[in-house]
Amino acid sequence: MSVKAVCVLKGDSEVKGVVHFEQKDNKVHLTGELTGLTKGLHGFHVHAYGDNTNGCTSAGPHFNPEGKEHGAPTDEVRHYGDLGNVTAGDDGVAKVDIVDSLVTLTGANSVIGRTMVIHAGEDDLGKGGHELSKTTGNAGGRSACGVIGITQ
Ligand SMILES: [Cu+2]
Ligand SMILES: [Zn+2]
Repeated sequence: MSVKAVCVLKGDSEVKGVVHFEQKDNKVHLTGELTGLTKGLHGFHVHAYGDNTNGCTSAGPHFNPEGKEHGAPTDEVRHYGDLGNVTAGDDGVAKVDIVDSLVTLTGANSVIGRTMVIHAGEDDLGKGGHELSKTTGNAGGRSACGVIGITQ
């Protein structure tokens, strides 16, 4: 049996999209599409709170239950919410196809009820040497976001 979730991302910009989550064993597969982006890489994370009362800002920092530094999804030291970047083409469309083993839909560290955010800029994966590299990857503004919810 698999557990499924969905996230509809919207924001003040024209960026929007839908991301589907499906958990099998210890891995979650994220699939979907984001549109209206500038060409290139865009940071893509799960943020801590499912609170959009003040837009994407109220989603808080990256989901980080172990109090680690920001990193790449392939790093040992990373936030649970660190999913790296998605890449938009000339048409402004980024396909999401990510398998991750820290993002989970079950248990105490479930991402259900938290917020998925797509950023205006590239996540430097903690390696950019900027003062924000170790917390946010210096990925810039929050272009669109949505709360992750249970689906059938
Ligand atoms: Cu983010
Ligand atoms: Zn992070």
